[in-house]
Amino acid sequence: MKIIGEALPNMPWQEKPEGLKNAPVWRFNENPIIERNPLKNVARIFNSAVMPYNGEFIGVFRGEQTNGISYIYLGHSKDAVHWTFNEEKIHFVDEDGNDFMPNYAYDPRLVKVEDTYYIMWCTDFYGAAIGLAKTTDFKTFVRLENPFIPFNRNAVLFPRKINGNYMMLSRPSDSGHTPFGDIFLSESPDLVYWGKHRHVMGRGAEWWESVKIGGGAAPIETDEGWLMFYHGVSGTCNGFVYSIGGAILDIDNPSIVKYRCENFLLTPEEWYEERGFVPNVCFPCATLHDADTGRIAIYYGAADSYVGLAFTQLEDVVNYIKENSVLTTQDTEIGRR
Ligand code: BMA
Repeated sequence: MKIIGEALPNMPWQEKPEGLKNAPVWRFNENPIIERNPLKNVARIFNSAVMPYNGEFIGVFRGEQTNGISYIYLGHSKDAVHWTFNEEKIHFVDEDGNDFMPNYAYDPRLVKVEDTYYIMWCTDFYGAAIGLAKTTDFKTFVRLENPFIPFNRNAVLFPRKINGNYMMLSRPSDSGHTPFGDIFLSESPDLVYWGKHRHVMGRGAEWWESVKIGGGAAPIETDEGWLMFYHGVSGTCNGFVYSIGGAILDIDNPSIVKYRCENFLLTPEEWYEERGFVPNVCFPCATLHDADTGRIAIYYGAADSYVGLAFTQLEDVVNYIKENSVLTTQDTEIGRR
């Protein structure tokens, strides 16, 4: 079994602790990696995405300001654990170079396709919708057209074109806290015009993903298919609980789910996941992975207050997903009606 991609020997890594033999994913023992009040006028950083860059690491971070409005901040790190942030929020311009700041920006994902880095986030386009921008140098960030009409959240691009087109997962929603939601796939030849919309996965029968699901980290290309870490939400008498789930999508036609794990991979258990601005949230937004060893590090927001790091091994997690896979009839269809 292998990851199709580059080696990343300097990614963070910790072996699975003794006593956790059956757990498919385990936490970094120095979590949370980003504490509260990390920046002037920013109360919390969470739900953020990182990437390798020039032998080190770079990331786009959701910073909730002390006035309550979220924006995206750029961060740099030598080890992908200890981060320094630019004090100024990422400055977006339009394609003519004019200022084009969103009213707010949250839950950014960062994906490299060919030689360009793309940021997707939840933006205000007459309500919650998807914002999209590109950069090649992390100095100039050019916003592209918003891909979808409102309301929509949790967009994440695939890291390469498939059958000649860009592919993006998203989760159509409402303007509020959305008590429903499935993952859809859309494609585009140019990142401007989006179509061929397909249903990928619906919420599951299991309690932990029975309310809604949403794309998380950019899918990882493997010889088993696209390995997707997503979030699944359950409703309790005290509010939503966000857990991390795993599925494997068909490599050439990713609207088809090959395997889908009926168990969560990670659910709020630690103090920094159970206690915070919004309790009981594990919200994955990115992975780092090493094709040579199959090591995977998952970056997730914890309790809308912190960033946590968890680890898994390709073979362990894929076998776990396959062994515990329960598909619905919708998962195996092409998703077109
Ligand atoms: C979702 C998003 C996430 C957040 C989660 C839990 O709707 O807004 O940013 O982590 O709720 O509050």
